[in-house]
Amino acid sequence: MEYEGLNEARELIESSSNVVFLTGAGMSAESGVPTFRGKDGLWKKFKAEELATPEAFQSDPKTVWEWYDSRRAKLRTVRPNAGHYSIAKFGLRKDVNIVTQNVDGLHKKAGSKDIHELHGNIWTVKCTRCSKKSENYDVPIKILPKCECGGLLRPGVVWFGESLNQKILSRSSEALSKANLTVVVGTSGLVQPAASLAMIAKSNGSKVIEINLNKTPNYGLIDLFLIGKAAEILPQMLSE
Ligand code: BJW
Ligand code: ZN
Repeated sequence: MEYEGLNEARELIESSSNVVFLTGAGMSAESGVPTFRGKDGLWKKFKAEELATPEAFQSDPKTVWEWYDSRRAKLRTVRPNAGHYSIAKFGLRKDVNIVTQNVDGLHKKAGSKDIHELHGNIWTVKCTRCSKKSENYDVPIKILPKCECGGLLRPGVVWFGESLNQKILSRSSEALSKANLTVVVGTSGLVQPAASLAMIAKSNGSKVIEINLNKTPNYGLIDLFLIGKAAEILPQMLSE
């Protein structure tokens, strides 16, 4: 299928040396990872405030861990899609940074470098007592998992009401300040502070392309909107 705006997008891409991809759940949709807010999204079945908050974990860590365990089990079976792979390949010929809200680790699995995971990674755990972070790939995970210090481990992700890792946020801002082109892919643009990054890129002089199935709150600021699936548009847009 020939997407409207594709030629213009390809021209912008080829004339840019430094490109940032800002990705959200729609990036992984074609891998079979559910999004949060779509019609089959995770928040249709589960209440965010009952699962993705520190208060929820404090009051019912078992339920929260069971939810993360089921998502980890699903993620264990999925692969990066053609969109992830095309960004990884593109990174071999341009200066590319990926600022992602996704916790699924699929950009890394596809071979990309310079990935900034704003909301953490579902394959990491953090101790609620000594704050030690580590990787953990157990599926199923032993509920409730404990740190060697005896403290309860929690998923290494960022919940509502929690601050993002400042180092990751400042590396993301630095990458955006250098970008000639920012490509926003598959995010509803509703969750802060990630949602403001496209605006920051724009005010730093970057051109902004957005790929999504629907218009988002970014629509007013972007230079070019491509409507469709990330896994189909990105390979066409980024091929040499
Ligand atoms: C496709 C497609 C295909 C589908 N191809 N496209 C200012 C105002 C109001 C509130 C706040 C504010 N500042 C901060 C807040 C509070 C809050 C917030 O933003 N709330 C809003 C919802 C109102 N933010 C926070 O709490 C953040 N922390 C923070 O700001 O700290 C400072 C602070 C502390 C205390 C008080 C105030 C400030 C932390 C946010 C953490 C978000 N965590 C989650 C869970 C992560 C762990 C996990 O996975 O379990 O992150 S929530 C969830 O949403 C997840 C996602 O990363 C995030 C964003 O979702 P995303 O990626 O956009 O997915 P969807 O589903 O929403 O959209 C998918 C899109 O793809 C859609 O547009 C589709 O059309 C499209 N799509 N298929 C292309 N094939
Ligand atoms: Zn510990």
